[in-house]
Amino acid sequence: KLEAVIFDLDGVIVDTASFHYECWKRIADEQGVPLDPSVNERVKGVDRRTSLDIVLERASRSYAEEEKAALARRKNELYVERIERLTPEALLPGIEAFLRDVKSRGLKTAIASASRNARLVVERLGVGAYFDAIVDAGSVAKGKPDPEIFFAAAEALGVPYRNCAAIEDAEAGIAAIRAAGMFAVGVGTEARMRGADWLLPGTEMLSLDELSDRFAG
Ligand code: B16
Ligand code: MG
Repeated sequence: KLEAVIFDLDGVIVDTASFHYECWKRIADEQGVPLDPSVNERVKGVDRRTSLDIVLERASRSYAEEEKAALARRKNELYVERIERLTPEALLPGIEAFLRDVKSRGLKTAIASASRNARLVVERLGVGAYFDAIVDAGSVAKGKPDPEIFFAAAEALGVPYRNCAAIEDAEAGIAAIRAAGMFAVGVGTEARMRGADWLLPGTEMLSLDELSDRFAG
């Protein structure tokens, strides 16, 4: 029985991917590293340090650990400047109505995000009250596609993993949900969301009735 819905943040609740890209682009430009827009897809759902390694793949020299730490820090400063300005208008279509439905039917909700800025983003969007738990990269050892973050979210809610559905927009995220043995809702194109139990082109298509039917089916 469906008892809880776990949400990814970037790409499901809000589209902060363009902010991440702008900031990585700035870092790459400053370092004289060519950056292909395809990294946009590859850094989705992937934690900050792993994202930096992807950004630096085409660098002509190698970077020491401290240098990498400084670049990751600088990228985050640029990113935080942007998310400080987020408002509830940035919520993706249909999300708030869906959250209201989920809560009014007594289901539990959590966020499972690779972003260490998840709390700040949720606060800026004004949706903190809808969530019973927020689990981010800071509270788990292994990032997506490892299932750990989804297990941690289920545990925080006190709901068995089998009774959870989770929503993701990234390949690494869908893989993590499946590895956790949960029902996977994918938002995006069929090509990218292979493996999703229910595929939706956009968040405006989310419906709790349909999710409940498919979950039971
Ligand atoms: P931060 P999600 C992920 O969020 C983003 O999709 C990914 O591009 C980003 O690198 C990651 O958060 C880390 O974010 O630098 O803020 O810790 O989709 O898992 O909510
Ligand atoms: Mg995402």
